Amino acid sequence: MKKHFLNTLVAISFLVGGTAIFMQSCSNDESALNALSSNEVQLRSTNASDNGAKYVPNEVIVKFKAGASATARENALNHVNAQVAEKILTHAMKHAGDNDGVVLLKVPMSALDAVGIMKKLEGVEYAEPNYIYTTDASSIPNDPYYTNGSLWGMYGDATTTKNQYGCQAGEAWAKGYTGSASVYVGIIDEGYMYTHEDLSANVGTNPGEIPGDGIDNDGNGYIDDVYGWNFVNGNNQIFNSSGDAHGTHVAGTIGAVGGNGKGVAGVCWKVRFLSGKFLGKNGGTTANAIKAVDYFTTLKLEGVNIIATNNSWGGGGFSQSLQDAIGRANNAGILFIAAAGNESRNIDATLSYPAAYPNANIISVAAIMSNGGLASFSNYGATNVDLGAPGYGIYSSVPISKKGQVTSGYAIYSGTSMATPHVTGAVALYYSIHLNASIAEIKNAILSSTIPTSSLSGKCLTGGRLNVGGF
Ligand SMILES: [Ca+2]
Ligand SMILES: [Ca+2]
Ligand SMILES: [Ca+2]
Repeated sequence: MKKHFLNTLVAISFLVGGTAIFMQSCSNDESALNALSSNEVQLRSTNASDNGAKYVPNEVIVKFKAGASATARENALNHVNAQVAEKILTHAMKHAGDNDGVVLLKVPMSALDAVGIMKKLEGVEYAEPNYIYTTDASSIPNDPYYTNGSLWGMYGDATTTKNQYGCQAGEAWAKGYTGSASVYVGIIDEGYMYTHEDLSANVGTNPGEIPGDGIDNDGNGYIDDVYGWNFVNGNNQIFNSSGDAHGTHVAGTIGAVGGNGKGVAGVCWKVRFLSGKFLGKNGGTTANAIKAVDYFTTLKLEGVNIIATNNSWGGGGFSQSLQDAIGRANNAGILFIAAAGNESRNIDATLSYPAAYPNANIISVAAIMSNGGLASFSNYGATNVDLGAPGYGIYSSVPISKKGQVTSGYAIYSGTSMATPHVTGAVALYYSIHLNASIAEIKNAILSSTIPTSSLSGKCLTGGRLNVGGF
C-alpha cells in the first residue's frame, strides 16, 4: 500500500486493493487537483485503464507531428471540442530541438475517449491522459518495535551495530567517504523542509538565480527559483508547513547531515538538494512531472552539477511525454532513480511507471526489510527492477507541528519510496568519489556492487541488494 493518509472512511473502503489516492493534509492552496472532490477522484480511478492508473478526468496531453499544419491541428482540437489549457514548451525541449512541445487540453468528454479519437487524427503524433502520480511510501508502521530509532538501512557487516542487509553506508563513512557539497541531486516529489535541523546544511540553491529580485536571472523560465520550483502552484515556495513530510523523509535518507549529533544520517553526509515539487495533496500530474524532470535537465545544461533525481512516486500509465523527458535527462547526464512501486506485483508482467520505462538512465528499486526479505508490498521484476534497498521501518527527517509551530522531527516510514533514496544517495556518494564517472559507469557501479540476496533472486535484474561499502 502506498502512504496515503486517507481523508475519509469512504476513501478507505475504496482503497483496499491498493489504488491509493490521497495524501495527508496540505494547505488548501494546492490548486487544480485539490479542487476535485473525493468523489471525482474515485470516479477517475473506477474508470481508468492502464491497471487502475488515475488521470485528470477531462484533460489530454497531445503532441502534434512536427510538420502538422495549423488546419490539421485545429481540426484535431475541434474533433473533441478541446480547449487549450496550456502549451508546454520547456527549455529542455527546445534544447533537444523540439520547438513545438506538447499541449495540455481540456475536453468535455472523458479523457480516454478523447485520447482514442485524437490518436487516429491527421497530424497527431500521440495523445495521452494527464496521469496522476502518488507517492510510493507504504503505510507508516506505528508498531513500537519499529519506532526505536534504529537506522538499520545504513548499517553493514562491519559496523558497530551490524545489519548485513543495510546498505553498508557505515563502512563507506569509516573509509572517509561521506559525499560532497559539489554534488547536487533533484528531489522530484513533494517539496521538502529546507529549514530542518538535519538537512539545512545540505540545502542546495540555484547558483544562477538571485533571490527575491522578481527576475528570472538564469533565464530558465522560473523567477526566483532559489531552492527549486513548486510545479503544483507555479511558484518558488517548495515547503508547505502542513505538508511535504514525504519529500522531507526522502531528503533525509539521501543526505541528512551525519556526525552533527542530531537526528539521523543520510547515505551522504554532504550533498546538495534541489526541489522539483510536483506532488500535492492529491498527487501530481504528467504535465507537471515532465516540467519537473525538464527543470533539472535545464539546470544541468546551465552547469549545475546534478547527477540524479529521486523519484519515489508512480501510478500513471505509459506516457510518451514523460518517457521523452526522462530521455532528455539521460542526454544531459542525469540518472533517474525510480521506486518500483508498492502493489506487491511483478512489473514485468503488469508494467508500472515510471519504473518500467526502458530508458538507460533509470535505476528501479525494490524494498527489502531488515531481515533481508522482500517487503510484502514491494513490486519486483527481473527486467524492470534493478536492485533491492532498505525500505521497511526507515527512520528519517520530517516536519512536525508542535503547538502551532513547525519544527524538525523524525519518523519511520516504509515503502519503495524509502528504498529509492538509499540508491539516490549511493549514486551521489559514488559520484563524489569518482567525479569523472559517466552516468552509465555510475549505474554499472551501483548494479555490479550489489550483494546477491535470496529474496531478490529472480525478482530483480541483479538479484541483489544495495552495497555502498566497496566504493
Ligand atoms: Ca530562474
Ligand atoms: Ca531572481
Ligand atoms: Ca544528523
